[in-house]
Amino acid sequence: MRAGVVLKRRFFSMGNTLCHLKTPVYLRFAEAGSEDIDILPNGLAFISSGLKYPGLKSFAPDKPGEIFLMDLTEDNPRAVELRISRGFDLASFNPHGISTYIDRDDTVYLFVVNHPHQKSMVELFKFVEDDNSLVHLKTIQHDLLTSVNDIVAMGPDSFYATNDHYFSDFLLMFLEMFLGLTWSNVVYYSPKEVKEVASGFYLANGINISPDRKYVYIADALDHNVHVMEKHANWSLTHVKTLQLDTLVDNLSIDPHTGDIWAGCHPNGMKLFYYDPENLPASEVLRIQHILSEQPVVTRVYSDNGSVLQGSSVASIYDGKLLIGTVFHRALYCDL
Ligand SMILES: [Ca+2]
Ligand SMILES: [Ca+2]
Repeated sequence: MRAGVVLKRRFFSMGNTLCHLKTPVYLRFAEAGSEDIDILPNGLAFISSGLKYPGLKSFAPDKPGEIFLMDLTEDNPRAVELRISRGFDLASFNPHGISTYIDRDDTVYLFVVNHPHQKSMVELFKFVEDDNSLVHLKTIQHDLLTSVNDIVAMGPDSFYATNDHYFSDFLLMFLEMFLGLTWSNVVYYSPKEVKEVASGFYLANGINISPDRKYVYIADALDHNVHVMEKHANWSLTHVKTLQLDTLVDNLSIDPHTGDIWAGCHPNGMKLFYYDPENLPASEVLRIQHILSEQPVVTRVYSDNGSVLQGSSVASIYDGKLLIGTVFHRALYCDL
């Protein structure tokens, strides 16, 4: 019953607006959400928009999902919808977690978790910058990729993925959550080998990797924590430590210069899962510094009770700027 208790623990708590950020700009381009964001070293940000997820609100339930691109080196960056190559089923596109990979020849690959018709698969695209387009290379489906939430690319066609539930059926998924079953896991995928590399999560959500690519970070949203795992040559993961937090942790972004982890969080799970316009889901962004040390430093960089930003799921930084995305609401861009 633990997950139910965990969800209720935060039921009556309300984050106050503690925004110390300069000049916030609310990006209306993605009023269908901006669940995940991945920023390239050159400042190009990919944004996944239009997630339809069982039990979660969508303000645009009939609109197909999209991938937006923002150039954060510009003074007033606009978000541009990336065109997707012909032959890809755009009508059922339902993008969730994303991850980029830059190959040795500088080709940029974009991995996108997709849930067409409530299924789970990973789409692999090649990014063509001159053309603001994505060329669809392949769709990856596997029996172990049952309910994928987020991925982190390890190569041009390999990745780690979190399965946020064991079941993919809507009712069984909710039963699993409310019974507090720890059947959520992490899978390694490559064309040669697919295997479970970590298990026992309540709801494995965001996943990312340290800049030295030695440690994989996994957010367990319902257990309110971030797990640090050591990555081995055969792609297996071993547990190093767990950082306990007091919020439902969604996606994790990494500052490539400092190694800090930026987490988009939901301070109140019940408000997210039972959407009520009179009692909005809040937003919270945490920065975690020195997670491998004895005393990691956790700073609440942004907090809002939902009046400005509802359901923050990701926070990524680039050159002193912060871009916060949400599951189904708008995005926020500001100076730190
Ligand atoms: Ca991601
Ligand atoms: Ca997520």
